[in-house]
Amino acid sequence: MSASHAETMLALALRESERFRKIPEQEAAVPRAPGKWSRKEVLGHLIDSALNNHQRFVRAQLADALDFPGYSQNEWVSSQGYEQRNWADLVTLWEALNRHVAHVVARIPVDKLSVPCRIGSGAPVTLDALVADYLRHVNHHLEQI
Ligand code: NI
Repeated sequence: MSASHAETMLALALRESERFRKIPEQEAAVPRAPGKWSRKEVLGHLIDSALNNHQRFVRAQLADALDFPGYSQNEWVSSQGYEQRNWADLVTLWEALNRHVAHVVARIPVDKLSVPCRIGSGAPVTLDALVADYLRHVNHHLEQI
């Protein structure tokens, strides 16, 4: 299960980063609608997701159960000033993070996939379900870029 998730993640990182690189800098900085995130901010949000999920995926393997805080998505994006970063740098960072997360996911021992993980005040789910959620979340935001 995690091996196929890892393959999907890697293929997606390679394919989408190539597509992102064709988007001009100015276009990436424009809010998608009044008060909405720009492409830079959406990708920043996906970078935050990769960083948080990387922590979850590693920590869950080292514990019998994981209890880990969630993160306030809007505040994470606004406090980091993603709109002031270079688009090409954000794309490179996102691609590199996902190549590594895919590598990490591929190595999760089968017996660790069932470790219960509680994120914030949510109900516990298995590590395997967290990995599936991560992929679903990336796919959900791709259409906004
Ligand atoms: Ni999101």
